[in-house]
Amino acid sequence: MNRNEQLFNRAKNVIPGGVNSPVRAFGSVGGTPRFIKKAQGAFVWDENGQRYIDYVGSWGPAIVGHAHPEVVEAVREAALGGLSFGAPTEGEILIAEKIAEILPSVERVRLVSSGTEATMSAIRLARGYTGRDKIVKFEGCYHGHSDSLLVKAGSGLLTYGNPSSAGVPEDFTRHTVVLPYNDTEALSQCFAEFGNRIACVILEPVAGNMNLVKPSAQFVHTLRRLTEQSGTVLIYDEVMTGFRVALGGVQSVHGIVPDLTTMGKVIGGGMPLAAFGGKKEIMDCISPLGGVYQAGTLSGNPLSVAAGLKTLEIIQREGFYEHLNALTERLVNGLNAAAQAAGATFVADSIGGMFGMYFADKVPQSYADMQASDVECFKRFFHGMLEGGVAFGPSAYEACFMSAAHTPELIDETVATAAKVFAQIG
Ligand code: HOZ
Repeated sequence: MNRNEQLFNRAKNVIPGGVNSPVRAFGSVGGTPRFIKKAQGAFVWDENGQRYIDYVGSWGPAIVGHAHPEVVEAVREAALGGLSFGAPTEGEILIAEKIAEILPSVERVRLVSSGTEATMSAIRLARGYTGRDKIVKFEGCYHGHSDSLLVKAGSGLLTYGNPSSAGVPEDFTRHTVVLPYNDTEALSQCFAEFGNRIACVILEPVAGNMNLVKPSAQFVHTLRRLTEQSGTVLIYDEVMTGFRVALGGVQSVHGIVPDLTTMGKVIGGGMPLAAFGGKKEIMDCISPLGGVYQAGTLSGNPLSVAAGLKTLEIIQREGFYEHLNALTERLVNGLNAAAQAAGATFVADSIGGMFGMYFADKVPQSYADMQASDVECFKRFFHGMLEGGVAFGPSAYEACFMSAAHTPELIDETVATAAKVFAQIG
């Protein structure tokens, strides 16, 4: 038994399923999860000492590469000054100013510790601001694990074939309307029926939790128009896409100004940090200014803020996104060419530093399209790549992530490995 297997068996005796987040258990791809011993730049090493070119990137945060020396130094310095105070710090102002500078839609921002907290709080705020109960989400979009959002969600729930969670009373989701992604007609019908009763619509503006699915321009512009007309708060959930598909997130790509934005992953540079922000008029409804309650002992934690600030500084350097995007495009083009040469039914797509791989003949537009892809083939591909020293997320329903620490040589090595795997799996 190798060390990963030993650790997995030991973990299962004390941690449910041996993991602290379901997808990590390899449940849908089979086999033993790799226990990570260390990570540096574009690589992770498991407990057996095997090195992998990493496209998980901690599920998004590692945009500048793992253990970037400047980020590590910023965290070290912050740690020397104390780990947590439960009182305001200057760092929190600096990062709030930085976020507002990067995202013009954000006039006020509040820091929290996880994406789940950010989306949960944004929904409560939208309800408090509008005085309405109903919320709208889309099939296959995942917005963290708070009760009212665990309906037809993506990510771990989709991976394990049950997109809604046990333990959520029907009463709690009674006000949640779920619509198909990219379906402009269903959206228009929903607003015709419920219009001024909808508190908010929450959207992954590029879905990353049913693999990567892009919205059509018509869909996002119709959504903005309908929400504006009905006084509904439009929440862009950019936890995954923010600072990742472009510096200014998907909203800067589509030219949409959402009312609220939720952020996470990249803004913490690998530390637990997330945020929600937007229009002053709405944000000022939060306690202590308004009646919508939200709080957290570790909110704005000084180490997380230090890691986030340094990461945001690095990604604002000249040429960062040109470099990142070129690497992603090189990989996606290489994978598509290798699959075609092997006659595999496969297509890859990307936006900025985020990409998707589908065992399907065309890029999916919705949850239904994604479910029709060949998950069995993904499993064989995943394990072939892992054996070859390349780590992708252990689920056909997760998007993948590039970092600026990858190089054209590592991309070419990945493509060469994929070419062999495509030939083996047919
Ligand atoms: N399903 C999560 C990403 N979309 C996985 C997070 C984790 O396991 O760390």
